[in-house]
Amino acid sequence: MITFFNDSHQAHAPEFEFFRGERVPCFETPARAEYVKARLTARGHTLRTPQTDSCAVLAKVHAARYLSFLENAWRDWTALEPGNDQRQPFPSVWPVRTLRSDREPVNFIARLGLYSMDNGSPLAAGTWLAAKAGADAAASAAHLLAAGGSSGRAVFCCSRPPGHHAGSDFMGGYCFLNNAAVAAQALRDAGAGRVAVLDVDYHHGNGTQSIFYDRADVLFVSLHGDPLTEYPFYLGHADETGAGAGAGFNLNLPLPAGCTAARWFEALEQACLRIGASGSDALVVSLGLDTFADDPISTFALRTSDFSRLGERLGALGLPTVFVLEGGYAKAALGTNAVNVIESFEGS
Ligand code: OKP
Ligand code: ZN
Repeated sequence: MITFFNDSHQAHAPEFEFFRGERVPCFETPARAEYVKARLTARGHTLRTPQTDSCAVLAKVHAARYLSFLENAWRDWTALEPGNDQRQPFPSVWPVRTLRSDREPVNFIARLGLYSMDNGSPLAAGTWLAAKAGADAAASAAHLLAAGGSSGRAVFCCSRPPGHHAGSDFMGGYCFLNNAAVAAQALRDAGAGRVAVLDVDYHHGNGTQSIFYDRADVLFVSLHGDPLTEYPFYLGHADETGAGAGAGFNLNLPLPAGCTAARWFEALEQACLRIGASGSDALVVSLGLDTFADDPISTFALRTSDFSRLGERLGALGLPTVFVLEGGYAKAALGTNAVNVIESFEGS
C-alpha cells in the first residue's frame, strides 16, 4: 500500500508526561513510527513524502487563533526566559464552565491552557513541524485517492503525533492537528459527497466527533473504551448521535474496559453496517493500535492476528480508504499490527 511518511515526525520528541501523578517518560515516542516504517519497508510497501500543503484544509477544521498559537508556541515559550528551550511547558489552568474562553490571555501558560483539554499533550521544539507533516500526509493521501493515482483503493498515513483528540481549537491526548479530520475534509473538497470516519483507537476520538458533530456530510463512528472509566472521559457516550443537520450522523459504541476481542468484533460489525448503509463515497480510518492486548495504557484484548481480521472487514466495505495512524504504545508490535491491517485490506 502506498504510505506517506515524513522523517520530520522525529522533531516532536517531548521527554515527559504526567501519569498517575508522576512525571514519566512519554508513551508517544518517535520510535513508534520508526517501528512501523521498518516493517513497511521490510514488506515492500512504497514510502512517499507528503507533497500537498494542508494549509487550506487545516483552516476548515481548526480555528485560526488555535493554528496561529500552535505554529508560534515554541518560539513564544523560548522567548520568555533563557533556559526554556530545555523546559517543557505544561498548562496549569483551564477555562472550564463560567470562565471566559473568548479573550486570549497574554500569559503563555494561560494561552496554553486555553488551547488544551488536558496536561497530557507535551509540546517540544518541533511539534508544529511534525504535526504539520502529519496533516500534509492526510491531505496528500486524500488527493492521491481522489485523483485515482494510487494503484489500490487505499493509502496509509504513517504519521505521529496522533490527531483524533485534537478539536477545532484545542490539543489533547498527545494530539495537536486532527489528521483524520483533514483527510475527511480534503476528500469532501475533492468531490466525495459523504465521507465516513471510523475510529478504532482504544480511546474515543472526541476531537473528530466534535469537528463534524453538526454535519451530515461526514459520518463519525467510533468503538472505544467506555468514557465512564477511560480517557477522554468527557465524551464518547452512546447517546451522542449528532446535532442539527448532523443528527443521526454520529455513532458511538462504548465498550467496557477489559472486554474480549469477540465483543470488540461485534461492535466493529455494527460500525461497518452503519457505514455501509450511509451512502458514503470514501472512508477514513483512525487506526489506533492500542486495542492490542499488550498495550501498556489500554485494556482491550486484540492479538496480532485480529488486526488482519480488522483489515479484511474494512476491505469488504469496498470504499476508497485513507488510513491514519493514531495511538498504540506497545511500540515493537506496532509494525506487525499496522501492516497486518493494511495487507489484509489489500488482500480482501
Ligand atoms: C491518545 B490516543 C495521562 C496518561 C494518559 C491520555 C491517553 C491519550 C491517548 N497523561 N493520557 O488516543 O492513543
Ligand atoms: Zn488511543
